[in-house]
Amino acid sequence: MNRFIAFITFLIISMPSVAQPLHVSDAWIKNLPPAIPMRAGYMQLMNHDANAATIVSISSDAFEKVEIHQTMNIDGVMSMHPINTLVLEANGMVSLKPGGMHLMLMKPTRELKIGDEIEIVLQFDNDSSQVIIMTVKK
Ligand SMILES: [Cu+2]
Repeated sequence: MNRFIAFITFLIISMPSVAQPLHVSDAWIKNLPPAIPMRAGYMQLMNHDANAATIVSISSDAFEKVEIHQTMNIDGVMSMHPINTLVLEANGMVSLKPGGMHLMLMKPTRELKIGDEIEIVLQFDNDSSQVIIMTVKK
């Protein structure tokens, strides 16, 4: 019996990582009046894998376009710049937070309200993808 359990444990450990490589927490989108054409989104991303994970694009049915933005302070002037890839090192963590890196979710395809749960697709450089849920909050 112990040998059987050891075998099952071996199977579980040696399985290739499935298409949910990142642990995502506190993923939310700031609610804004419908007339405003973009929303900022925030979350914590953790990569528990022993390999780096590289996000190359992000999309959602609820928005026409999603970008990753970095906020920069150049001589006291704040500006935002799109970044093309987001690399999570092995066992690394990235925080998307107000005043820092964030998702820029552009042109909602429908009216969003507080409490809505929005599906967002993270596309990785190895052709895998991961669906995450972001909640619209005040
Ligand atoms: Cu932005």
